[in-house]
Amino acid sequence: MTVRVGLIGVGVMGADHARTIVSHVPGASLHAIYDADAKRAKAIATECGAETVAASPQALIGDKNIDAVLIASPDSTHGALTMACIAAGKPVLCEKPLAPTSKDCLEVIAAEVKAGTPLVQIGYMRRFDPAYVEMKAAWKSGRLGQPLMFHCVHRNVSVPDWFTADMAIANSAVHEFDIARWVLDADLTSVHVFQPAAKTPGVIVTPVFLVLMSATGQLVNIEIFNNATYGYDVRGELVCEQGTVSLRSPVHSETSVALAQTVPYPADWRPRFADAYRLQNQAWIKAIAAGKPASGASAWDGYAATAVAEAGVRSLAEGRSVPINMVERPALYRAVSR
Ligand code: ISE
Repeated sequence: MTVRVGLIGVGVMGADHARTIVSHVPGASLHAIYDADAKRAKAIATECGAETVAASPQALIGDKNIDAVLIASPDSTHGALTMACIAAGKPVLCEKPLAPTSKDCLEVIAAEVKAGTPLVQIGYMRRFDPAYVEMKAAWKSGRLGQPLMFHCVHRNVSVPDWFTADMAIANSAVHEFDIARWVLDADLTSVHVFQPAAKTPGVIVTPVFLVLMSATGQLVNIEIFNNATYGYDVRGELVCEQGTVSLRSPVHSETSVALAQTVPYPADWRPRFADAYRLQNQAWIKAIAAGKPASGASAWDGYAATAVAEAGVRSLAEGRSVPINMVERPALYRAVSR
């Protein structure tokens, strides 16, 4: 069975998904594309050989020739479009975040619980990154003892001037919130956000530094620096009782010249997590073809990450540690920790 995918949104991330689906996901076809910019939709449809350009997201979701939907439109549209997919009974992979507010996330959860079947996967692709997979397997093997601390660094080359510290928490750090929950198999219970005082006048986005506690007593610290300038750099070290495990980035070459050695940094997240996106999208399609629930982040995980982000934004504003309060986890999401 070929899974016919409809893609909503072909900006930077959506275009990358289109190319991944047609080049690296056996068993899937890119059947339809929608984007608010019709010219951009047409260009990606032509490049990737999509059958049609849809007139609206609703037309795409309702198209009987679409088996599954991938949402990569602006964050503010994710919740409503995911609910439209649930209403249509179609599996959906929604890019992170599930929705900008936990209230909107809970509306999606209510719709999926009412539908009674897990249809939603959220695009927290680091769960499929081979380095994070090995990190989790290393501590689950028992060789390292219990995890104690999880050090995380997440640096972008640059972001636009309008990209605020709150967005660094809600748009960037949500990846660490999700991957910390997944690696540790534990929810996060409190967050305290700091910023350095030192900065050049006029620099808009300075680093944010977050300290979180997990429900099983681990400390998680996250540095988000979105104007690091030197390269896209994501690091992680899980410190356990008898050992540590650190991420290694997928580097394929080292250049030696003029008495120097250089190893390239990627310019943004797409090359660093290319394997993660391929593996995520392959697993999503494979589960759909097999009639099984997705193995990636669920709508509950999407809600959890947004709830942590909301507490983090409040902590930064109020200058104190903030508890992360979540509602009771519905049975639909208790079955397995994905
Ligand atoms: C961006 O939205 C992403 O999702 C990337 O994975 C992340 O590395 C980047 O910091 C975010 O802004």
